[in-house]
Amino acid sequence: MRDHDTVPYSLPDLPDEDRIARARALRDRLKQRRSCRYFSDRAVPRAIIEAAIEAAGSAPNGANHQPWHFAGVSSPDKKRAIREAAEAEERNFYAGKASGEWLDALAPLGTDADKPFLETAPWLIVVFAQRKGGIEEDGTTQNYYVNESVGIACGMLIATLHEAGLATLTHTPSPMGFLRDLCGRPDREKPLMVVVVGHPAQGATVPAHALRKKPLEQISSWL
Ligand code: IYR
Repeated sequence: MRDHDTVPYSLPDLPDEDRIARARALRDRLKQRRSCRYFSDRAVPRAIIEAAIEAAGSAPNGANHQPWHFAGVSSPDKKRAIREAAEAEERNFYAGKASGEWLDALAPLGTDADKPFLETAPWLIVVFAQRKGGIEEDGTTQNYYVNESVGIACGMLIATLHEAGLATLTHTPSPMGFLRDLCGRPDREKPLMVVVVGHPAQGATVPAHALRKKPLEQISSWL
């Protein structure tokens, strides 16, 4: 082994039956998560958002450079500005930029260019990927596996928010360079997605279409 600093690592010694039960229990809770497009304006404590961002910040990532930034947006003015800019992009998308095949694929979800949830939900977490910067965020050190790292972090962010009993929606307006300007982030950061967070609106529904999940046999192989 190369000479580098280490600290001890171990995990609790559970019986395998407990491990199976715990894996299935978390699976069942995660399967309850749905992408929600109807949010109430009920407030959500910032402490939950902070904990979820810290969970995301613990994700495995390239060379421990942690190439991410999470902008927590709750200011009504900022949310309105994000909504207006996102809806302008979405109107182009739905009015012709998107292929017919893409629009057909979206039809069962019932999405359109109106994004009221960007203003109604109490929190938007705008996720940025840092192409450069290293752990010191010096702006020049090369980062590695940036999309993979930030993707995993987003999964952990969403899982934590779900575990806290909150509804989430990943929103990806395209193009989304405007998010960099509105959140005051530098050019070297690339906006990846907006995670909308809050409580579902009274009477909220989700598309039945998305209940159809590929079964284990289809998504796995065993060698
Ligand atoms: N960004 C658009 C379109 C959209 C695209 C996909 I792929 C989705 O799964 C959902 C929406 C929008 O937010 O409406």
